[in-house]
Amino acid sequence: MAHAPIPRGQPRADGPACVLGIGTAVPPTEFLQTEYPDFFFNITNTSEKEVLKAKFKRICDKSGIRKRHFFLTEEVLKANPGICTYMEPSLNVRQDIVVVQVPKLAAEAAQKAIQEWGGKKSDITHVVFVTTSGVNMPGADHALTKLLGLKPSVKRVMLYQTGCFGGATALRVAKDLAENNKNARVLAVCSEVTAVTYRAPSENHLDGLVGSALFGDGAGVYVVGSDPKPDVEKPLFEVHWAGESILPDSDGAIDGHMTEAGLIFHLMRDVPGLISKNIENLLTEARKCVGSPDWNEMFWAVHPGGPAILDQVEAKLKLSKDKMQGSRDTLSEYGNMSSSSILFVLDQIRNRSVKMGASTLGEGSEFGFFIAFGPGLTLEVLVLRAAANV
Ligand code: WCA
Repeated sequence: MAHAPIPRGQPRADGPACVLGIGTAVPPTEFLQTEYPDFFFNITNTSEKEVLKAKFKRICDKSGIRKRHFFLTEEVLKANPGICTYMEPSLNVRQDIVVVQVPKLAAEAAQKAIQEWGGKKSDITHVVFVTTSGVNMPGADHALTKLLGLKPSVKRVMLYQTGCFGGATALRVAKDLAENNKNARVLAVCSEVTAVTYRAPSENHLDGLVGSALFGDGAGVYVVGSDPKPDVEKPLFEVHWAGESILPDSDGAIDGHMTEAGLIFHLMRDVPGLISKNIENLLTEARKCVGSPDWNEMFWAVHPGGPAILDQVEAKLKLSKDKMQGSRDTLSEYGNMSSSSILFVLDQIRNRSVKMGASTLGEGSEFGFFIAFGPGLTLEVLVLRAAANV
């Protein structure tokens, strides 16, 4: 039996989702990468492992990182010695830290994003929260809602354990919510605090050394909405396309297992090769929606998973040296903050654009990519259009 159509209760927006405000936050304590090997081996009582320490120092030297920020200061680590072991049961203390600190760091970034957007907290309709730092019930989305004083009817999506590609997932889900619900104003949130993965170095887990050399803490928040109110809201970037793909022959290249000793990551040596070999197909499909500009005509926000990934993608696509500057600056100043990193990269790009007086917030380009990758291997890509730099 055919029914008469019922008018949609919640009309859709007219235009594409836009990023209307950006905020970032990191813990106050910074660790210089040049001093980190001594600190790390001392605090984990492993200074006698000289060969391992020399290898760790080589990785730190090649990391492209100047400094990182951690909640786990010397004081916090000394108070929680289980975190400083390689494999002792320590999940409880790790969880106790992240359940509090992940939403707290997110709230700091969200305040800044909301301030830039200029709207009222009561106009936030949705929250999309991504973290790989612990789990809880109710989730970090609930805690953030309370910390910010958002309305209780705010509609929440909580995504735990995505790994590093989650920053792109947050923006993709926010885009779909904003475009499918007229007047929606969505907080897309990523917050990572490394207390779940932190552990002592071991000869049995050399890929763990890479994680210990690269990872840092940070939170990034975007306010996302369609049909910006003229003269009130200032769109920074429009979101035009979103896609995701599992890369061929990449099973087990990055994975993480939650154990009594916290989250144990595994990372194959060939991750940069797998990403650079397979990235072109998805990007070629993605750029069609904006008339397939040349790679070097676009701006590039790429998750700084490690310098080798940036180098190999740059070489494969013959990108000019300045295209990855936002990613390299983020890596240098904060390390790899998992899902939050890519949100920082776009912030760096627009700040750089303003500083250099470029014609758009995409370093002078109209269109650009927002790319993140992580366990799976999963590759997530969005196509953005930068606002004019006025
Ligand atoms: C390696 C590896 C490798 C190089 N395994 N040895 C893991 C554990 C945790 O506790 C927490 C988190 C994680 C990781 C989570 C992630 O998902 S990270 C996201 C993806 N990132 C990457 O895949 C990193 C990409 N790699 C790089 O950017 C660079 O390879 C690196 C900065 C790590 C090294 O720089 P390089 O490639 O220019 O230099 P080398 O000389 O080739 O490598 C330096 C040393 O690191 C070598 O050892 P050695 O004794 O010859 O100096 C490598 O064997 C070693 N190495 N990758 C185990 N996956």
